[in-house]
Amino acid sequence: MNSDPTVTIPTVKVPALKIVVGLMIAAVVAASCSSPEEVASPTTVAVAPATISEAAPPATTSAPATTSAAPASSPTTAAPTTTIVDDAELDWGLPSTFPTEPTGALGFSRYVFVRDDAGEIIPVVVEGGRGNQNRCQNVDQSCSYQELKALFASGDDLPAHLEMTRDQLGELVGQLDLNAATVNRLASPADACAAGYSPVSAQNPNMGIHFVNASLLADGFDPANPEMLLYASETGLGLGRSDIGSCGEDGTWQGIDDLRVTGSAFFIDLSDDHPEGFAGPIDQWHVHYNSCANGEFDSTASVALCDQNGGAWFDLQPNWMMHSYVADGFDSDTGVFAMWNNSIWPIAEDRAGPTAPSDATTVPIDQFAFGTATVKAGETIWFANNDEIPHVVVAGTPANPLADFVSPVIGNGEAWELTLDQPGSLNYYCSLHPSMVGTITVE
Ligand SMILES: [Cu+2]
Repeated sequence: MNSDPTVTIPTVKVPALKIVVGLMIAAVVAASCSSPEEVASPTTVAVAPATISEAAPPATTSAPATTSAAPASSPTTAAPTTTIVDDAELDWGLPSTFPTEPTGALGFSRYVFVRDDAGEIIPVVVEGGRGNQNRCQNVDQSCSYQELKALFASGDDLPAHLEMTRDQLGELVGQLDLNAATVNRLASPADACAAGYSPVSAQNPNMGIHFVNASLLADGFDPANPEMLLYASETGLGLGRSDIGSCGEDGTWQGIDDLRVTGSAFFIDLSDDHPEGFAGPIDQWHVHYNSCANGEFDSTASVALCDQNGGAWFDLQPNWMMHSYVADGFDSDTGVFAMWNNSIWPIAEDRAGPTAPSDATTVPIDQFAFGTATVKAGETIWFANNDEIPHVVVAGTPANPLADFVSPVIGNGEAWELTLDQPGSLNYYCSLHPSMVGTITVE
């Protein structure tokens, strides 16, 4: 089959891909993620103050060529927008009024809105059907595949947060067993190619590379035949789509050889309510808006970057999607259906939290958002990661990274300290999750 999925499945919108990883800096920080140090070495840099306005659009913004109708660019405005385009389908699931600032976080909230390169606030994800939302992703809720399986086998009473009956749990575990049998059988990318799956994404951190089987996209929900498989390389954080490889004409894998299967993902028809998928309420599906598929680097927020890198832009991926982390060795203690899996690279160990120096200002990182901080020149800034998923703090913006500072991978309970010596306002972001942006003001 042709190795380019945008050619092989022209009549079907290809699966959406998660947020950007695509900076070479990620390869550098990935190398530091195995550092045994409890606290990363402090970094002190003299930073020339940058005064980039968060809302300022880059000068190069222009109307890009796209493969599907993209929202027309319009000048930055603070006024709420009620619709993106005049198309009822594109309003699917969106709130009637948009926020005026970026809001929400992938995997943590029903809606995620980001600021695009043109300065507009655009939706990128709606997660969950209307009504009840049950993410079941707290570590103490025991929602990994292996934990659910063990709970069912134990015969113990079910915790209330599962919101399911014993029969439903039995059905769910049976579905996951079928899913896992397929996933674990297709352990390598060679297996994937032979079974009709081809790569369509860069490697997303704590997730993997999406391989899609175009022949399964219209077949409804079948746990034994997921539409997508996920593979990841231990060294793959900085791997763009073209670095990974592809399935050859003869169905063999021609690419990097250390990919391991980490799970699968599903792609099913949209429905107003919770879709008919896995038994019980914890299968938390999502719908992508404004996403770039099959680009060199995946993006949720830049039509221009998508086009430059050969990707296909979609206003709306009109399907429910969801991961299932069922592969051997990658059990997800933040939930079998979670957006992120902290057992997939970059790995960060859980550790006792270090103590901030008494004179430091702490910038907490919670649910994929940075706290704000105003500090004095020379004062220690203490980035404390409270998420189960690691983050990396980098100076600048995703579109314009600066060399002033780059943290190592900061895992759950870890912290990283930084000192800025010159007054000013400095933007920074997370290179693993570029929708995470922050500003430090140094007085
Ligand atoms: Cu992050």
